[in-house]
Amino acid sequence: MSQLETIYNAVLDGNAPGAQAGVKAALAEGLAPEVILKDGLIAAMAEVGRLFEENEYFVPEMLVSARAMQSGLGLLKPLLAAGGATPAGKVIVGTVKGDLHDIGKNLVAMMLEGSGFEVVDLGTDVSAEKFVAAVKEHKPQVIGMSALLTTTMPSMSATVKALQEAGIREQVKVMIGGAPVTDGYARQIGADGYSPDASSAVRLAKSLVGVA
Ligand code: B1M
Repeated sequence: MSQLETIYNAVLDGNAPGAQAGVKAALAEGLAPEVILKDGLIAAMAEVGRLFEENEYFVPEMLVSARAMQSGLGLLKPLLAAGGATPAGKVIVGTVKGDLHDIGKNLVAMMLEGSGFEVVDLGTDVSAEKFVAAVKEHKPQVIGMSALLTTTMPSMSATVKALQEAGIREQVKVMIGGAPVTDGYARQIGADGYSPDASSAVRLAKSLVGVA
C-alpha cells in the first residue's frame, strides 16, 4: 500500500495517529507536501463527504475523520508555509456566524501564509460585528470569509452590509469561498471575489492587493 493510500484510509477510519504516521512516512519518501495534501488528506475528506451524503457516515464519523485530517495537516503546515518571503499584505480570515466548519478555511489561511501574506485568523462562528471590529483593529487589505452551510451564507452578506454601515467597506477587499458559495453569489452580495479552492484563493488575494 502506498503512503497516500495509508493516509487516505487513516482519515476515512478517523485514525489520527495513523494519518500522522502516514504523512511522516510520505514526507520521508520525498513526496511533496502539496501532493500529500491534495491526493491524501483532501481526497479522503471528499470521500467522507460522499459517504455522509450516502448515509453511510454520520456526524460522529465525520468529526473523527476531520480530526484525523487536521492532525495530518498540522505536520504539513510549516512546510506549506515555508515558501513565504516578503509580506504581500494582511488578510483577515474567518468562518462566518453559525458555521463551525474550519478545515477549508484553515487550508486557505495556510496557503495565504505560505504565499507571504500576514494572516489574522478569527476562527469559526465569526459575526459581522467581529469582522468589522477586526478590520478596524488590524487594518487588513483583504477579509476572507468561509461558509460551508447554505444556511450560513447570508452571514457573508450581513458582513458586507455591516462593513458598509461602519463606513469602512471601501478600505478593504472582500473575498469569499466554501463549498456552497459561487461566483454569482459573490457578485450578488457585493463581495470583490470568490475562489473555489485554496490555491485559487491565493491568486485572488494577490490580484485584490495588486501583487503579481
Ligand atoms: Co458538515 N456539512 N455539518 N461537518 N461537513 C457539510 C458541509 C455538508 C455538505 C455534508 C452533507 O450534507 N453532504 C452539509 C452542508 C449542507 C449544506 O448546507 N449545503 C453539512 C452539515 C449539514 C453539517 C451539520 C448541520 C450536520 C449536523 O449537525 N446535522 C453540522 C453543522 C455544524 C455547524 O457548522 N454549525 C456539521 C458538522 C460538521 C462536523 C463538525 C462534523 C465537521 C466539521 C469539522 C471541522 O471543520 N472542524 C463536518 C464536516 C467535516 C463536513 C464535510 C464532510 C467536509 C467539509 C470539509 O472539511 N471539506 C462536508 C461534506 C463535503 O464537503 N462534501 C460537510 C474539506 C475542505 C478542504 O473543503 O471546506 O470545501 P472545503 O474548503 C475548500 C473550498 O471550499 C475552498 O477552499 C478549501 C480548500 O480547497 N474554501 C475557500 C473554503 N473556504 C474558503 C474561503 C475562501 C476561498 C476558498 O476565501 C476566503
